[in-house]
Amino acid sequence: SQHKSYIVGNWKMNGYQADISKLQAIADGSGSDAGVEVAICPPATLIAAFAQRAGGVRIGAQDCHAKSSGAHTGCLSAAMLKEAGATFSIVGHSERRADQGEGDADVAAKAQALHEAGLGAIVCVGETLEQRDSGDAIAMVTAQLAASLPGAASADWLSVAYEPVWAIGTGRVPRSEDIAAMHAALRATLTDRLGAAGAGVRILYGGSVNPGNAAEILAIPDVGGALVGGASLKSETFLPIIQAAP
Ligand code: G2H
Repeated sequence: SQHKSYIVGNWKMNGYQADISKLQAIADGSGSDAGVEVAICPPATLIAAFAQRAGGVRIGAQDCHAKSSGAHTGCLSAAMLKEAGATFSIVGHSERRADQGEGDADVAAKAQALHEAGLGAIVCVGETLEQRDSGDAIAMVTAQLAASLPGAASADWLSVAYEPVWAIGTGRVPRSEDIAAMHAALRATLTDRLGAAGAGVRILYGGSVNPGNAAEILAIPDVGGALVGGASLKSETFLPIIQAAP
């Protein structure tokens, strides 16, 4: 792809003000790596503080509401996240699909709301172990992506993350040929849905990426980067992943 590799840390429900030193170590350690774009998605409570000290690291959110304002207790709009300093958000992470019951249409609406506020979106998709074992993973995940995409999108603001649910936080990773087959199928879905614009959209892999497997995963055709959970929480494990990017 014509884009730089994109390595995104998803801190999930981890992190306090004291962890700004970790962000700074990541910013310092990755600053010279011109071929890689690096981002961190801290909990929303830390977006503003992190954005002020991010250096070259992009700061993103982990979720946003589809509406721009109103009676939605506990929720944050795209414009609020933008004002805090986020430049994009993850949407449709499998943990939110499972824990908060988000469906594909919700995810598409969230991505659209981000775009309308001038932010980027990383739309997450992925199959469960049951779906993988049934042999239907590619059909299921491509359908999930098609239904989770807003009507029009471009590589300027949209990325996709393929995260097999059974690989998240488990230390298990699909075979490289299975990642390659899924990414090729997702690429076809993107060009089908978005036309020529779909060709440039980055497709990240997520699920138990670590310093030991990052180089192999990032070398797979059509893997444009990684969405990294546990290993993004410390510079000692996140920086080697950034350095492994081609
Ligand atoms: C998948 C990933 C980051 P981990 O959820 O989004 O987490 O790398 O801990 O498997």
